[in-house]
Amino acid sequence: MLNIVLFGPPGAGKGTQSEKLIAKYGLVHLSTGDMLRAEIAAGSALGMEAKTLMDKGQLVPDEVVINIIKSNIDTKPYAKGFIFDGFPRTVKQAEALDDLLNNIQKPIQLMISLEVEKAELIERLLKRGESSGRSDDTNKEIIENRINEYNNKTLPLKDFYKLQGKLCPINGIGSIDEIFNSICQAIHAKVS
Ligand code: B4P
Repeated sequence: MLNIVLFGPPGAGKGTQSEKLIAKYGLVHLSTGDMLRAEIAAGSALGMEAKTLMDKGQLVPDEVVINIIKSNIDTKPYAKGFIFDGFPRTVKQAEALDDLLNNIQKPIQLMISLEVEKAELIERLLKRGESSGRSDDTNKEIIENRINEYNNKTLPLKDFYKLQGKLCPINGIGSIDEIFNSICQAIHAKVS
């Protein structure tokens, strides 16, 4: 079992690197951003509540994402491992995830933290917004809100995982393949 938290600010490359990690290690991808966008597309009450917050660049309530993650873990007892992409984003979410995984004796082994500076993040997200249709990617002010939410609420998680000896910082600037190779080296160093 290989359980990884893929961490980083909005636009750091979490979704991009997740795809490559899934292909290489056969892990189950759990992206709370994707799950929330699926709820929005389905027009559910949960999705409508999430959309109001996401469109402003704010985090959705902890209880909402914790419940989504819990139901996904519960329905995949035979998974070879999970990539948590964009989750946890607050200390409360990280504590809830530890509880869920400790209950099944499959704790997080490492937290890959993609390090990318703010100007590069804004450029990447505005570029993606030109084609993705994501309403949170088209406006610089909203992108800055997302980065502020990250700095205020999510960044403290680096210390949370560092204290557990699980933090692996990775330079998130460079080609997608170069970054992927660095991630794979960090995984092998940690789990072999
Ligand atoms: P997410 O869907 O998680 O979105 P993200 O952080 O913006 O995307 P990501 O980091 O995966 O993007 P990627 O780098 O792949 O969250 C959206 C919203 O949902 C949040 O703002 C929040 O409201 C809500 N939400 C989600 N999870 C939550 C939670 N747990 N708690 C509360 N709220 C939650 O891609 C960015 C772009 O960069 C792409 O175009 C990509 O092609 C490009 N790129 C990637 N790597 C590159 C590289 N090496 N060089 C150049 N470009 C690169």
